[in-house]
This record gives sequence, structure tokens and C-alpha cells, in this order.
Amino acid sequence: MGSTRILNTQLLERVMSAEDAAKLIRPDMTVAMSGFTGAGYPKAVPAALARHIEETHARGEDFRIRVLTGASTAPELDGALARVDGIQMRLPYQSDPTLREQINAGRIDYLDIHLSHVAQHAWFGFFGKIDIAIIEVSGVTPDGQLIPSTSVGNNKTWIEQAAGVIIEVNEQQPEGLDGMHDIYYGTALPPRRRPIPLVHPADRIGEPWLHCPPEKVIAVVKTNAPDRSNAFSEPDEVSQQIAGHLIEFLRHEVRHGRVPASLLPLQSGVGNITNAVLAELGKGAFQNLTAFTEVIQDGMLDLLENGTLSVASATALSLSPAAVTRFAQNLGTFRERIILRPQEISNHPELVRRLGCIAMNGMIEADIYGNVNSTHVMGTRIQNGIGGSGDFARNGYLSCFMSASTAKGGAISRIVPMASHVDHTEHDVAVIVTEQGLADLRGLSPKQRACEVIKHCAHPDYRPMLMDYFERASRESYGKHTPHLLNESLSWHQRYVEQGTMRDPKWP
Ligand code: 0RQ
Repeated sequence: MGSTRILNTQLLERVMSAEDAAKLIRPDMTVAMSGFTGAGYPKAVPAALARHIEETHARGEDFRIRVLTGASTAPELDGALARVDGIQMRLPYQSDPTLREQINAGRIDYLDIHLSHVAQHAWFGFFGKIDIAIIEVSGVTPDGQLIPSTSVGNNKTWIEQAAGVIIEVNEQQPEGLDGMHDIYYGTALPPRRRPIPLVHPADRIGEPWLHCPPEKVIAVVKTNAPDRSNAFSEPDEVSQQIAGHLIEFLRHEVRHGRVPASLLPLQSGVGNITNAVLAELGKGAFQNLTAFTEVIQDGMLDLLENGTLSVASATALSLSPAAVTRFAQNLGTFRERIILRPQEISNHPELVRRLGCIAMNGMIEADIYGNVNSTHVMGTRIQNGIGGSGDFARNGYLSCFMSASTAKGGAISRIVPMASHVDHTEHDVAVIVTEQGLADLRGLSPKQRACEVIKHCAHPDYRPMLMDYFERASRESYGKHTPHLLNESLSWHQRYVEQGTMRDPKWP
């Protein structure tokens, strides 16, 4: 069976159908897969496995597996396996509606983990033995090295740790990806750790290919399918206002000499707001920027194309269909300016702190003291996961969280008395931005922070309620350092759960 992408004869001999490869996976196995924010995930074997699981369940037999990835994948992987009730454990990040529903119904054990921690936790053995890795690549070199695909994620670790490896060679991924990756093989567990020799986002410290001993490869499957990327909507008014506040703040920081005119390496989370911030950054206020981030979205591609951004280091591309076409057409230019690394490097606390990243991420809610909830709606229902937000928020030079001031048509205030779940503590959050304004929390005490957050970030409909809470708490609280009324602090969430709104009928 000939192939222009599989140039190693030993691996060519292992080519088989997705169905046959899927049959190598047995109930209760731990299966580690490639994939990060809808890029570079296996396209055929998980779907074939889902069909196999469905048939097994129809015979009345149990068949569920434990699924590990880099981050979120796509309907063909998470969606397909969740629909047939085929997942018993999942980590470290997801965004699939069917999977989310099952996690929140209590059917799946979901481990929500800092993305930089996953590889080391696998090495420590916390996830048990990894039976099979399923890794999408864009090609195989004559000596059996794997040319990575549109994401790197945890692939290096999965290949090293798994007993057997199934490779999907996706002929639709551009051949020109070859040379864009930088796989660092120097990480180690304590006490053998050494400093990681990266001092600029453009530094290449590793090798372009993933090593995989050919004898570990139990199947090779050929695919030809695009990443399931979503289109971004045009920035709406709220996103533009948030972006405007943040850009004005960054200019202010430059004027005060706290960051250079070319800023510091940018980390930008996923979603429409962060994309709007990137669009705003491209309007000429800044030049010669760099990015040290996880995901390259459309907005970052625009900045690379128009020269605002000189280099972007990440672990995955997450592009809309239109941007995928642009990317493929200008691959020569992008290969010079994009470096894709393992997520243990793209998100490494040592590097984020050394480079002094400006972290910009979305949030579910923030409380008046600056604690941020990125993951749990009403403190109990997981939305996606912490992803890499904690890696960057804790270790970055400037940690910014952004969202609209309300959700669900105004029924929910995203500025609340007490966060119903905390992912990023008041100690890690420097700046909160909503369409109402920006609160700079650096150098402030808890009570000073509360005044800033209520005044600048809360929606006017909720501002008086928040101020009333804060004033009463300041008088009546058990301690006056971080005042709270403990029997009332989560009552806004309870009201929403019971009545579908956080609005208090006492307030007009
Ligand atoms: O639900 O679509 O059903 O209406 O949550 O909220 O406002 O559309 O915001 O898409 O920017 O996501 C925090 C989830 C924000 C994201 C989060 C509901 C809201 C909507 C989405 P609907 P929005 P965004 C790098 C960084 C953690 C990981 C991270 C995230 C849906 O930014 O996952 O940062 N962050 N990684 O209606 C009830 C509230 C709500 C609420 C929002 N307070 N109460 N519902 N919603 N706030 C990337 C990686 O790490 C891979």
C-alpha cells in the first residue's frame, strides 16, 4: 500500500483500517489521544471505536474507557464517545456539549487539571498505566520519525508512556507543517530537573519531530479530514468595549514604563472576547509584539500576517475554516513565525514567569475581592475546565480576566459577592475587565479591591446590590479584613437556581 506521507517501510506494513485499529482497544483501557482545542485530534479511530462500543453495549456488555488528551477535541472524538456512553474518566480539558452534559449528570469522572501539569502527573503515575496512545501526525519520515500535526499537546508524553501507539496519518494536514514544531526532550522529574533553556518566544530548543520506536506502533491508519474548527463571530459591541478598555490599560502601562512599547509576550485564551482583543491590537497601537501562548486563533494569524506580531509560540492552531485556507496558502511565511511546542513547555510556569507573559483569559464570574471562577456555573456545573488559564494567571507578569458583566440576558451578574468556585485566587488576579470598565487590583487591600470591582466592572443593574452587600458586610462581618455575610454570600447563586434570576425583588 503506497503513501507519499508514510516513508518508513516498517510503519507502512502496519497500515490497517480504522475499524481494525479500534478493535485493539478493550474495555477499561486508558487511551491517551492527541488533540488540543479542536486541532490535531485523531479523526477516524475514535469514531470507529464509538461504533464498536455501541455494538458491545447492544449485546448487554459494558465497554467504557479512560480518555486523556492535550485539551478539547471535537464531536468526532469527545462527542462520538460520550454519545455512546463510552467514557468512564476524562482529563484534562473539554468543551463538548454532550460530554459536558454527562459529566454534569455525574456519569463521568472528570479531572480538571492545569495543562502544564498533565505530562508530569502522567510521569508520576497518577493516571495509572497508559495502554494505548492514538496520535494524529502529518507524516512519517523514512527513519520513522513522526511529523506532528496542527497541535502538539501531550503527544510526546503519550508516545513515551503508552504500551502501544496507533498513528493516524492525516493527508489533509499541510505537508508544509514540517519544520514548524519544536519538541523538547529535556524535561525531567525532580530532583533531576534542569533549567529549560528558553529565553525568548522565538527560541527553538528541541527537535522538529516526535520520536516513536517503530516496535511500539501497533497500527497506522490513513485519514484525510480537516480539523473541526469553528468560525469566529465578528466581535460584538460588548467584546469591542472590553478590548478597548484593555488596550487603553496596556497603553497606560507603556506610558508609565511598566512594560516596553512592544509589550511583553502575550498569552491569549480561547473565545470571541480574546479574539476581539487581538483584532484591536492589530489596529496600529503596538508593533513588534510576540506571543507565548497555547492556542493560535484567527486574530493572532491576522497579527502575524500584518506584521504586528513577529513570532507566536503555542501548542496548537485553532483556526476558522477561512483562516485554515489562508494558513495553507501562506505556510512559508507562517513557518518562519510560528513555533508549536509540547504543552508542558508552552504552559511551563518557569517560562511564563521568566518571559513575563501578559495573560488574558475569559471567566465565568469574579467576586468583589478578585477571586475568579473560570470553570463552574453556579459553583457546581463544569463548563469547560481550567485549561491553561492557571498556568498563565499565576505566573504571568500581568494577569487579566475578561467577560461581559452579565450572562443569560442579564439574569446573572458575573460580578458576585463571593465566587461560587475559585480557580484563580485574589492573589493571582491583577486586572478584571468587563464592558463597564477595568479594575486594576494591583497594590490594593481587599476592601479597596471591592470598591474598584463594584465601581468599574459591575453592571449598573447589580451595582447598588453589590455596594449594599459590601457596606453591610463591612459593618457586620465576623472579621473586617475581607468582609462577608456568610449566610448571604452565595444567596445570589441560590436565587438563580431557584428563581432563574440573581435579581433581588427588593431592588427595583
Ligand atoms: O453559555 O453559550 O449556553 O449561553 O457560559 O460564556 O460568555 O460566551 O464566554 O466563550 O468566552 O467562555 C470562562 C467558559 C468563558 C472560557 C469561559 C455561560 C454563558 C455561555 C460561555 P451559553 P461566554 P466564553 C486557554 C485558556 C477556562 C479555560 C481558559 C473558559 C457560556 O473562557 O473555558 O481560560 N475558560 N483557558 O451564558 C452562568 C455565569 C456564566 C454563565 C458564562 N456566571 N453563570 N452561565 N456563562 N458565565 C485555552 C485553553 O486552556 C485550552
